[in-house]
Amino acid sequence: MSDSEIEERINPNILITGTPGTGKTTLSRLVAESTDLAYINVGDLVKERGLHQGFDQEFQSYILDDDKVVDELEDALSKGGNIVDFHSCEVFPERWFDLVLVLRTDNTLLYDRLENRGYSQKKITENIDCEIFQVILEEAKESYPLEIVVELPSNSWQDMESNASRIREWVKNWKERKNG
Ligand code: DAT
Repeated sequence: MSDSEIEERINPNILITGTPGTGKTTLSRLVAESTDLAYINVGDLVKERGLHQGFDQEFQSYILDDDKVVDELEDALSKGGNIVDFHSCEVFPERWFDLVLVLRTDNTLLYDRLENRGYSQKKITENIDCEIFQVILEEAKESYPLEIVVELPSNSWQDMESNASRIREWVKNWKERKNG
């Protein structure tokens, strides 16, 4: 895609990423309800449309087919106006996103959320380690320009509300800047 096509986007694309359980789905839905952005849950699409190379029993997760994922989302993302929810971010092309948000949660809170979800001990430990070592944040910083990567705390419902209103404000400003 050429630069001129990117400039034609009249609505922004936002990626909401982070370790499972940090609140991506809840926040994305909240924002989608109060803006005209469309909500895309990549994890659900991977399952429903078979955008994977099978299920990894050891890690209890699908092995992503990167090319299929990108092909599936290309049209919608090229047009703009999407809020994309996924627990990883390196698979997506840099040009797709105007803002990349990485949700962060304290370990003890995250532990309880994952336990409530019925995750195995192994899967809980794996995800807590991912959060401790800031795996997704580092991935985001390596995959996108630093000025569009923003870390947001997601420990309380108050955080959720303030994150949602920050994003709404950002979308409003982006559109005013872009479209006058
Ligand atoms: P994710 O999509 O990142 O896996 P989720 O939105 O499904 O996370 O949230 C997981 C659970 O944690 C869900 O029961 C809601 C709760 N939760 C998420 N963010 C929260 C927050 N900031 N404060 C309190 N609870 C939160």
